[in-house]
Amino acid sequence: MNLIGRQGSRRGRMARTSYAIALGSNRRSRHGSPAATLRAALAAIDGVRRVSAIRTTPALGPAGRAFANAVAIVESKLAPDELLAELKAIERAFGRRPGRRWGPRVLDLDIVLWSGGAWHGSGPTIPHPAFRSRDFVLRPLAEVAPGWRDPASGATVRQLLARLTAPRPQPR
Ligand code: A4P
Ligand code: MG
Repeated sequence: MNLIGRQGSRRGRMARTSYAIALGSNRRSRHGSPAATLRAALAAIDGVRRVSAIRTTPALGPAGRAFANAVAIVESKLAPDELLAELKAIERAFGRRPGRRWGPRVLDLDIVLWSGGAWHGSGPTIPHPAFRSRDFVLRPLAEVAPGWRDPASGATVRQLLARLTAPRPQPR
């Protein structure tokens, strides 16, 4: 995970870098249940090296039905904007249609972290802006990459999860 990506290089010509990808589903697809859909999506993504357990989590926000969530570590020569285009193509192939933001979805593939550090501008924002506050991302991420440091805060994934789940003092 120490490979530094070079921006602006031609497609697939970057040094190999690592990505943490968060997967979510709360609708059945032609592959079956949300969990079966995630298993099929993991088989469709190139370069998967590690996969967390798939968990059922209560929906955050107005998305309704419970989600299946997981995180995968992927190695790729693609730049972040190229990888996002591939992930969006997989979402479409799995039957995802543009709809209400946060609506029920067959498959959501978000790039959470990149070994090249931060990425802004064309394509994704990395680190994913919301990952530090999401139990359904940090818990599986801590299973597969506990020591990975958030380039913005310098905290490891393990530390971010501990902060999120620390008991808060009760008001007296
Ligand atoms: N985009 C920018 N940065 C990224 C990135 N790092 N990774 C852009 C992926 N995409 C990124 O995403 C909207 C736009 O964000 C894209 O055009 C992309 O270019 P989207 O996936 O098309 O739409 P979305 O999924 O509705 O938005 P978003 O922000 O991905 O939704 P969230 O924040 O993922 O929330 N509850 C549980 N328990 N589990 C869940 O997985 N997921 C959501 C969706 C709500 N509640 C949930 C869960
Ligand atoms: Mg998304």
